[in-house]
Parts: sequence; structure tokens; C-alpha cells
Amino acid sequence: MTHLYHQWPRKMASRYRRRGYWLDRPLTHSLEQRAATCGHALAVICGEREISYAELNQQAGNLAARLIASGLRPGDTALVQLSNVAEFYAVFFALLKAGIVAVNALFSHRRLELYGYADQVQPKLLIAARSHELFSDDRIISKLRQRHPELRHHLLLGEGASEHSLEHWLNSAVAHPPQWQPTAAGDVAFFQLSGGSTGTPKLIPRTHNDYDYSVRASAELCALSPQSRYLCALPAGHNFPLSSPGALGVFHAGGCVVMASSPEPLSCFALIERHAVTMTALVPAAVALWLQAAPNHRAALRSLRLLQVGGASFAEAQARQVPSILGCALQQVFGMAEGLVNYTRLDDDPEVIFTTQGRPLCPDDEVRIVDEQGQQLPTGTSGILAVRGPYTFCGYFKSPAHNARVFDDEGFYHSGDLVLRDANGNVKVVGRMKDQINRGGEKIAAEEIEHLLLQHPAITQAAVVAQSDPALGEKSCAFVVSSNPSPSPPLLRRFLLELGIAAYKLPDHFHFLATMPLTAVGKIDKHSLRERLAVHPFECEGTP
Ligand code: J2J
Repeated sequence: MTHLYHQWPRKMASRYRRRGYWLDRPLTHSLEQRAATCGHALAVICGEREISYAELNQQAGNLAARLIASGLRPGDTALVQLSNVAEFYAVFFALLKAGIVAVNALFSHRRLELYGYADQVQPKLLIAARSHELFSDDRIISKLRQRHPELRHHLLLGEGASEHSLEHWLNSAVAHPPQWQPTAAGDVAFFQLSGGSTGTPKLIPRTHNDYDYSVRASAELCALSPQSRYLCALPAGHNFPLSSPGALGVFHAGGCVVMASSPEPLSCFALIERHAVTMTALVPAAVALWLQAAPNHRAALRSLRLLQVGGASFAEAQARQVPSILGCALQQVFGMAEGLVNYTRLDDDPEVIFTTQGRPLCPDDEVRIVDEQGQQLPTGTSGILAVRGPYTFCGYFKSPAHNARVFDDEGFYHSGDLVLRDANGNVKVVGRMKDQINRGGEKIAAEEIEHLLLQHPAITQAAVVAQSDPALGEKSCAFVVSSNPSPSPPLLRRFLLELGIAAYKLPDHFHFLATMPLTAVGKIDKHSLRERLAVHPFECEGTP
């Protein structure tokens, strides 16, 4: 796989090793250490199940052994789709142990996203859940097998007694376990998902070295310890709850992860109270719901020490309410699955915590703020964020054209975020250049939805833009030019759903136009569409 993604230049790699960021050990190291030294300690609580470090490591080892015994090899790839259940971590570590490189699709993803990922990595293994609508029968599995003859194995959670039962593969040891080995520490460990701004979802190769550093340093920054109890309320595979410091940071520190099926406040409050949860991570849209619900449930939140908020813009007015209403400290986190993560520090002045998104995790994160020509801008001027460093990736998987656009000659990744940096190095996110909608932390690539809308026979032009929304931060709004009569919004949504996209990507509003506004060079003028929304925010679904 090595040739399919870029690596750090040798000089930078040796600097990261010298400075102790890269330890040349696999991402499974912390779990294995903990299993050996405090195996009885609780690693995961999931519903009524309590799983110790020894058990988690054993399950991961069982699955790794069986996968190797059944012919899978280091460097093979897997497509995984599991919800927030303990098995997510057992599978994550099993695949790392066996050197099988996974893509962890979100549980909200549907056929089109899964096909998109499978087309890129050509998996030999599929791990999914019968509880997902796509896997309630075997049709999609057969279709995936037809598209990908190399897909030889599939395992399903909730399958009952069958050779494809994931639970069986996790819980039964192999009599004569074969040897297995993770991929090399400098090599890709798994793929993270990009929020995306292009027509096809992009994959981010993360190496053991770079991810392990970001997890370790984040755990330290957040002062995690064996006493930490972390509520995983965001999708377990997302970079934030996985690594900032997320579940992997908690495992590194010897603490315990409590699984929540969603960030819905009342069910989370009950879990916090029952399991004495000390910290969690939320997107701003969920925090707003927690702030509303908390006044009647303060006692349930007594154990909560730290709330991390990130993934989308967090309004200062809400940030200021967190300590008084939720009774815990706030930490703002501005991160990306591509790498760079900024944190406010636990001992920062409250004003810094309320008004900024913090500073980079690592002293060797090189962050530049540049204009559209790539020229660096003075402190206090907003511009495009560009970054390189010990845990920021060096290129999307199999995407040379896109990589050429988002990396500059010096290897800096241009994230598409517009940011400001103050004299103390604290960053504020002030806008976005990339063509993306951030719908309550869920990212939608405008181009992906535009391409799908254009597959409708009546639609001749489509442009998807963000519309500001009090609850979600942003909603998605599709402007379309169509032949008469225009298809109705419900029909268009059904059309998109039938194409197989995740429901969160469906446009919230449709506007039908007679003609699209165009720029001087003849491109769709999204700027003027956004302005139109700002002027007439309540103009709703209609016909030309
Ligand atoms: C404004 N925009 C933000 C913030 C992310 C930790 C935390 C979040 C993510 C994440 C992550 C923001 N204010 N505080 O991976 O490890 C927007 C930016 C960014 C994009 C990345 C982590 N925090 N964003 O959200 O890959 O636009 O990662 O480039 O999903 O979310 O999205 P994603």
C-alpha cells in the first residue's frame, strides 16, 4: 500500500523521532500494556456489559488470530460499520493487531458511502451490524461481493449462531493461534474519513506513529488518568471521540469508556450519573440541547469535570454558559481527521476558553495563516489555515489531483478553514473556504450532493450551500434549476435517499430558480446564493 499515499520527508520524520513524538510502536501498544499490567481494570461499559482491559485485548487477539488463520494478511483492507458498541474497539484493535487496514464508516452512512469507500480500498473483509437497515438481509453483501470479488469474508454483529457471527469470532479462542503482526509503525494503520469538499468521499491514511502521538499528547493535555471515565456520545469512529483524546486516550491512560448511543441529553445524563462519568466530548448543536435540559438534572452531572466542545463553530454566548449550567469546565477543540488538533488548555484564562478554539497540540505543529496566493499574513489578520506536523497527514488516499490542490510546495495542508490567530497563538475559526456544509458537526461536501441532484432527469443545474441555523449552526440548502414542472422537495429527497446517501446529507431546503447566477467566468456564483439566503433567510421551499 505504501505507494498509494505520501509520507513525511525523511528529515522531518527523523526530527519527529528525535523529539520523542514518534515511538515506532503499534497503536495497539497501550491496550496490550494495560492488559498486562492492570487487566482487571474496566476498559468499556456498554449497556449492562462491563469489559476489562484483559477481556478487550483477548477479544481483539481472538479475532486477529481467526482472521489470519482464514487467510487475511497484513496490508489487506477491511470495511467496518459499527455503531457505538464495545465491539467497535475490539474490532479496531483486532484489525490493527493483524495489520488489516480498516475504513470505519459512520453508522449513519448508507449504500453510496459504503460503495464509495469499498471502491477505493477494495476490502477483503466486511464487518457490519444486522441492526443497520442495509444489513437486515444479505442483499447488500451479495452486491458488494459482486462489485468486489476480492471481498472474501464478512462478519456481522447480531447474527446469532452462524459462521459469520462477529461475537463468535471475538469470543472464541483459536487452538493454535498463528503469528500476526501489525503494519510497520511508520505505515498506514487505518483510514480516517474526511469531511470532504469534493464529489467522492476521501480517505485519510493515518500511521501508527502519527496517531499514537496525537492520542498520547492529547491524553496528557487533558490530564487523563485511570480515574477518568469518558462518555462516548459522538460516533465512536469519528476522530474527535476516538483520538482527541477520546477513547484511545482513555485506554492509554487506563481509564474507562462508557458508550452512549447518541448525545441525546436525558439518556446521557442517566449514564453520567450511573457510571460517574468525568468527561465527554460534544458538538455545539448537542451542547445547546444539554444546556436546555441540564437545569432540572444538575445532580446527575455531579461527577462531570470536563466538557470538550468541537467539530463546528461554538457560539461564545453558549460557551460562557457551560460552567454555570453544566457545572463543569469547558475545553474548546478545533480538530480535523486530517491531523491538526487545537485545544484550549485546562489552566487557560476563562476568557481564552470562552472566546478561542485554543492552540495546536504539538510544539512542532507548523501552522501558517495565508492568503489565496499562499502568502503568510500578519498576526491578527484572518486567512486560510495551512499546516504540517508530526500527526498531520501527507495526502489523501489515491487522490493525486485533489492532493495537488490542497498541499503546497512545502508540504503544508490547506484545510479550507478561515482562521485568526492572536498574539498568544490562540486560534479562532472565523469561516470556511472549502465547499462544505457543517450541519451540526456533520460535514457535507456540496459537490457530492450537487452531482447526485444532477442525476435527476428534471434537474439541469444544482448548487448546495450552507444556510445559518440557530439549532444546528448550519443547514444545507439546494438551489436547483429544473424543467417544468419542478419535482417537489419530498420527491427530490426520496430520489436522493434511493440513490443511497446518508440521511444527514439530504438538503434541508430547496429553492427553485429560473436561472443560476453566474460569475464572470461562468461558474455558479455561490457567493450571491449565500447572500440571497442571508437577506431572505425564511424564504422557503417553492417553485420558480
Ligand atoms: C469551528 N469549526 C470546527 C471548531 C472542527 C477534534 C475536534 C473536531 C474534529 C473534527 C476532529 C471546529 N470550530 N471548534 O477531528 O480530532 C471544522 C473545521 C475542520 C473540520 C474538521 C478532532 N472543530 N471544525 O470536527 O474531520 O472546518 O474533525 O476543518 O470531522 O471541522 O472536521 P472533522
